[in-house]
Amino acid sequence: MPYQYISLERCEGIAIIRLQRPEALNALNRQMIEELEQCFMELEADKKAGAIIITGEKHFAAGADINDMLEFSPEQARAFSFRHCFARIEAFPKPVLAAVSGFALGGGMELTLVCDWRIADKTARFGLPEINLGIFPGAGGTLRLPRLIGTARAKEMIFSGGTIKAEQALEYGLINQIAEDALAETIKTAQMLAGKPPIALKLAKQCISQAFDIDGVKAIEFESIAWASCFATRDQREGMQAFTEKRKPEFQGI
Ligand code: DAK
Repeated sequence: MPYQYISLERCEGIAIIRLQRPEALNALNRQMIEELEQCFMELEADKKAGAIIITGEKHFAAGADINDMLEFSPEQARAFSFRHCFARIEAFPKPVLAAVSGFALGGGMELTLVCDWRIADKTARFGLPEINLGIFPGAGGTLRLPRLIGTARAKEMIFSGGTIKAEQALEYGLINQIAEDALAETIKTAQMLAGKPPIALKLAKQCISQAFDIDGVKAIEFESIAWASCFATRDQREGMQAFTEKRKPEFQGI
């Protein structure tokens, strides 16, 4: 389906979503968020896309659209929710990667946090400047950032509203890698992931997500059930058979 503020391109086993509102540095307005959610719904039915990339052109996204929020009442603020869209991306059954150039600020940085993998180039700037607007990160940032980089660093970023460069983001563990060309490197990584057994990948992703939300005993139990269910797949046979035959496995997602 046609989108106004994003584009969707499918290429060689992966899909690339581009945020496209360059006149506002890809600031996320309500329609963009709705389009993003719709796009992930569309991709859920796409058997050919083994991994998804979210990226922007020159910039990733400079946050939620401040003009939209200026006159919000608390009720309107609550209704302007990123929650459903971000939850859908976070629970998406295939790997989701962010390729970051330029600004990834506020809700834009929070969008990278729901991705499984973040690759940036040297132009990337990460930050949560909401505090300077009299608010604070409300699209999962207060939960996901401390989980990723620890409470000390997360408080530093959230309380100060400061911006960090790619090198510091890498040192914090906020991103996986710095590349000369973030999108090219992310495409390579996404294609590598698209070649892995999809059911085992999906289950591993679910286990990792659950691990933080349920108690340890239940998390281990969930892992053991999910792990055992891999043995109901042909890909498990193929992976192990290929090892014993000293050849490359060919996974089919069944
Ligand atoms: N919103 C709206 N417009 C924005 C924008 C934003 N976040 N960021 C940039 N723009 C627009 C600018 O207004 C400007 O538009 P024109 O004046 O040309 O019409 C254009 O993009 C180019 O920006 P600048 O001229 O400012 O460019 P510079 O290179 O000089 O500066 C900058 C770049 C990124 C440093 C600066 O634009 C900036 O500080 N932008 C604001 C960054 C920011 O504060 N981001 C956080 C936004 S608050 C929610 C949960 C979470 C959220 C919302 C709701 N719920 C649970 C409901 C998230 C909140 C946020 O993200």
